[in-house]
Amino acid sequence: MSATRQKTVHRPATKLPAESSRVAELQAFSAAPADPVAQILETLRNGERFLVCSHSRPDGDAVGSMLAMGMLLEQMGKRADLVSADRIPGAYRMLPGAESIRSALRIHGPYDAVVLLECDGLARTRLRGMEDFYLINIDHHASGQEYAHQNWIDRDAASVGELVYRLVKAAGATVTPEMATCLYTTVLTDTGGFCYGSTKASTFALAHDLTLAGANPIRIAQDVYFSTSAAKMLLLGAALSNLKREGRLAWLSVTNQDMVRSCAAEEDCEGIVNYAVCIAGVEAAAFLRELPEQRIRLSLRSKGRVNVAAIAERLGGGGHENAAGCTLDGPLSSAIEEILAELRPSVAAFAANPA
Ligand SMILES: [Mn+2]
Repeated sequence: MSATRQKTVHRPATKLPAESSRVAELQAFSAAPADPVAQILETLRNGERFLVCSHSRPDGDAVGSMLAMGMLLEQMGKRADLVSADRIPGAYRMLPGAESIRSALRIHGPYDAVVLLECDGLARTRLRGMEDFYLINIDHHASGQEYAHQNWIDRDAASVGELVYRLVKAAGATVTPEMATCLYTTVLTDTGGFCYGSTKASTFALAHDLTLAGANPIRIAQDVYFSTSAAKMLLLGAALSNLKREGRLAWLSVTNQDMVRSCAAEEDCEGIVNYAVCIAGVEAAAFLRELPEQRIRLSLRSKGRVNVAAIAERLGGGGHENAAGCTLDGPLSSAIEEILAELRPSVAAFAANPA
């Protein structure tokens, strides 16, 4: 795929003339696809002020890669505003610099470019007002799209943080202990603690480099995995009491009432689906959470042999082959039937022809 192709999208005349001519030069005189890392660095070097954002309901990769990107820009002498539509989950609020991420629903310039980390489109950020800016898209999702002016999508990367790390190295910047902590968190959380399909030898090499650079694997694991709120445990209890199993499929759900009774926040739903997929003999699992206004938030997981990203994409969402999600229409009972109708044939196909 041509992750490096520049789209001919309107860009404001005030933006980055030097970078523009450089890219035109690359396109005109080079038959080989230009290096996306070099192109993105060129844009960063030529600008002064950047916005860095990621998807709504940010996870460890979103928060860690935003923070590391901000640190890189700072080292380059640039100004970076970090913005998120939703608040940062408690597990990631202790990351260095996390307090600098501003909460907003609309962005205001001027910015020389907006860096979008792991978003397959502008809508994923839930931030308004980005259409007029020069956009840089860095992603590693199976559902990644080339919607921006510069697109770097590497589906083999364990986290977007891994891609930010490559940018940092290519820029000749220093991986500080703070940056290493943020980047290690992206790798740890996006691989599910080095368990998911994206985990390979290079993932451990990256974790090794980041540990040498000052990330503390024990402290980070404590912060991420051993700091569960009491509200989340109560919510998990409610979800597990609704656990259903049908052959290689399992699903669980929480209602709005469960959320209120547990004093749970949105972020407390994170990871509950894993308790269904971890059952022996289960290949794919779903977690459904009732939202206000008859909408249902769906999280899908598989052990890697059922492609849940393809299912989520058919339903208007996206993600990775073994971790994906989308939003469905309610009520809960019909959303459950809708997702079971999608999952049953995929699981049956795997059962008929196990890899
Ligand atoms: Mn990610």
